[in-house]
Amino acid sequence: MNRYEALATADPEIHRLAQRELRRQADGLELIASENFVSVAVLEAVGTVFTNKYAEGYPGRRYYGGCEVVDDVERLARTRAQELFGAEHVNVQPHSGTSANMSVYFATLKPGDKLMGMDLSSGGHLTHGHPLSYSGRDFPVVSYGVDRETERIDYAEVERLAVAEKPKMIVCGASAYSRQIDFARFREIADACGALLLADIAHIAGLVATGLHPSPVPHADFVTTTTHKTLRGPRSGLVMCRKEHRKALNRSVFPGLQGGPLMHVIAAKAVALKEAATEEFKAYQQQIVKNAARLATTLQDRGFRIVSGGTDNHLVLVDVSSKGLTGKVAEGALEEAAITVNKNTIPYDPNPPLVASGVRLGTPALTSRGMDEPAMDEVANLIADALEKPEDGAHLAGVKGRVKQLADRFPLYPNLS
Ligand code: DSN
Repeated sequence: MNRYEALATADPEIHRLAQRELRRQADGLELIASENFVSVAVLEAVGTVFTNKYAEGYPGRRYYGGCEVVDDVERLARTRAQELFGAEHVNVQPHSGTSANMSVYFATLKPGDKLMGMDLSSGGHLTHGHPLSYSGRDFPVVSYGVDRETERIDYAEVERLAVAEKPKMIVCGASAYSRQIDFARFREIADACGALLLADIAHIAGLVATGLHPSPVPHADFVTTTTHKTLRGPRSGLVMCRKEHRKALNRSVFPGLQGGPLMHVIAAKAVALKEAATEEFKAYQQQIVKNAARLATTLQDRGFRIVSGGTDNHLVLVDVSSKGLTGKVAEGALEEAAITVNKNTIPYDPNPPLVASGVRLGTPALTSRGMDEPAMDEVANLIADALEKPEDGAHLAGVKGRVKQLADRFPLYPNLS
């Protein structure tokens, strides 16, 4: 594979930054639950000549000539997603998870229609009705959270709220919720109040694709996802829906919200969707889940409280207040040791989001490097060691050295470096 020779000549500054970023990714431990390392094939697809092509419209009905090749690309991506998830219809054009969600709302809701979603501080997402997002600005919102004791969704409480508030749409799915989501139960709740159901599976799409998490497709009117988290594709999104919503959804994406689709990214999505249909990918997803469970257990052994007591998926929410820390301090200390995480609120957090009482960890990226459960023990111990003296630069430098040794045993993109 080339090493960006043309880029090095044309723009040494950007080339240097790309090299620096590659080193950062390779030398550290990437534990941000929403990030991953794509395959080299996906990386190559994003760099293809499809970036040169305008293709407003849909295959066979474009507003530009010369679309016969990209039509085939988009059809392939669509068919692969349909087959992988068993969906009746798929739109692969949304640029991101946020625009995927927006396209569903704009296809189905009018300003003033009520939206119900999980609140951000309980593990929901900005686009599920947060007041600072378009979703909370254009629609009145009713939020549900998690039970204070179990730190899990209380479905009876969600149903009570839904029946009382009668939202037009219920959103299920989360960004920082480590337990299985009962999509069938959400369908019952939506039916009990006459709401449409949107399942946002951005975080767990890879698990759903491989049967490691129950699928929402049989239950939800719409399913949205990003493609770059557990699904391990390029940074982007897609929407699935029942066939009766096909027209409204397609119109909402284009011309409603977007212009030309990013055909190079759609090509890379097609590659990722093909990879996701393999047995190798299923084994990879199984390892992601095993790794998260092991990370949680070893951190518990080191005295950390894990929100909800463990994990069913790829992420672990750690209550660092159990060690007298804030999420902000923990994130900063770990970053100094080249362990990348994000601070995260925990349910009923007394701290504001920019301080937070937790950190969110995820195993997709480290599992892509080939790490297994024994490696997770090392990762957990490195985290725990770093957080023993979060203000001590020399101590953190020592941990960083051990992080590099571990990272070197699981090389990332060796042909690029
Ligand atoms: N930023 C994503 C995450 O970290 O979960 C959600 O948009």
